[in-house]
Amino acid sequence: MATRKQLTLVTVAALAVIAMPATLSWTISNAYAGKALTAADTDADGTLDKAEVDNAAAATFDKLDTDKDGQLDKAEVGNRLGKAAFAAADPDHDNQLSKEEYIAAADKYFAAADTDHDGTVDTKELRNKAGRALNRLIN
Ligand SMILES: [Ca+2]
Ligand SMILES: [Ca+2]
Ligand SMILES: [Ca+2]
Repeated sequence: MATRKQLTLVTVAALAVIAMPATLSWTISNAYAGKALTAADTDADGTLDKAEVDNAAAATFDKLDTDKDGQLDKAEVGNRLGKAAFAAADPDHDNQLSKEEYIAAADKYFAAADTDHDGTVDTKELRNKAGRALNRLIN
């Protein structure tokens, strides 16, 4: 559901970029990035730090673990991780992600998304490739 909603927002944002003057579309696309931040950005400082990412990843894990066995299988992870990304996140190769593995995967994307190495991911960094991957794991 969340993913479909995000896709709709992306579509709306993309249409806005086509239809709107540059300044206005910039404002709108930033507003949408800000919206993606809101839930995980618990101290509301406009950036995600590692603690916020870990908390949001843990909460997302609990939400996804519909059979409550403490593990996420591929069906539960859904399209949040591609095949290769799932394998990379599953170092013990049991085809299940423990909460620790899931959070570690989010941390890996967090570190990769933080291109200015200031220890936080801002809305701009959340839009780079690793940032988008991170966003899928914490929503
Ligand atoms: Ca924050
Ligand atoms: Ca499960
Ligand atoms: Ca940063």
